[in-house]
Amino acid sequence: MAYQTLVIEDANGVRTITLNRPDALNAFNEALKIELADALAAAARDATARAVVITGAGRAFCAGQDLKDRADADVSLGESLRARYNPIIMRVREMEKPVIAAVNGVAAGAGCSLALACDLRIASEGASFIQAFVRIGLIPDSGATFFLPRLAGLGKAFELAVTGDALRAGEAERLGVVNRVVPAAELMSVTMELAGRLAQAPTRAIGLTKRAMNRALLSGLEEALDYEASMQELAGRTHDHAEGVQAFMEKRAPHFTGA
Ligand code: LHQ
Repeated sequence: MAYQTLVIEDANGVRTITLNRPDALNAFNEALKIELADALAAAARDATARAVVITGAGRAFCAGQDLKDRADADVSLGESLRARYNPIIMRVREMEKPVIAAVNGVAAGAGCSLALACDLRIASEGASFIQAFVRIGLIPDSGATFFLPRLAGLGKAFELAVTGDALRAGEAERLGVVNRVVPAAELMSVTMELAGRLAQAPTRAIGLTKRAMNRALLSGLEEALDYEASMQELAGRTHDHAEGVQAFMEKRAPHFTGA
């Protein structure tokens, strides 16, 4: 498949997938969702790719759902999650090779969820993680209700989910949400060094380690993703969601009424 929204590079057993819509902060339009799901399946299949890196072009990692993508306007949110986002998250988890998120800037909404679903996170100093969903009257989706409490603890996860406040790279490292924070200029070299090392490691053993840890801590993921989709379907029908998106478009603060 030829990609319009991704750049794929292979070097020393490392497959790098770069989300490439920098003008929209790499937000997920329909093409990016389809292409990322495809690229993850291809990376899983290809035995020469023994470690995978996901990063973003430009100043952001990924700003989540593209709120300006009209192709998505008529699709129900539950449907969109089940058809497009949840398979991406499952592919990251089911791939029996390490997946590293090189978080080069803001990771918001489903972009944050994608980073959280990866096996390892290396962040640049200016990176941040934003559970942006609540800012537009939605619930955390694409696995965020599942991964964030496991990574940050329930109290912090709830706080981040209901405030929508940014979690900065330094605090994310302190909480264990990211593995390492590095200066922006070193992000890709540090990531490639780690990914290259993992690509030379016993891939089967690493894959089986991932499978065992998935089972130890992440069983129930599929049900959780499906439940999120159901809750998002409800949230998506609220007046507050419509107001939140409208306010984002108009670059103003939303006025939520609780309805
Ligand atoms: C964007 C976006 C964006 C389009 C920045 N879309 N253009 C949702 C619904 C459906 C189904 C299932 O699931 C989901 C999951 C979700 O992901 S919901 C959450 C969706 N994402 C957001 O609500 C985040 C929206 N973005 C932001 O809050 C900010 O842009 C962040 C905090 C990410 C970055 O802020 P800044 O660094 O101040 O950048 P900016 O806001 O100025 O953005 C730069 C440009 O990128 C701007 O365009 P413009 O033409 O004015 O230069 C933004 O409109 C555009 N952009 N995010 N998600």
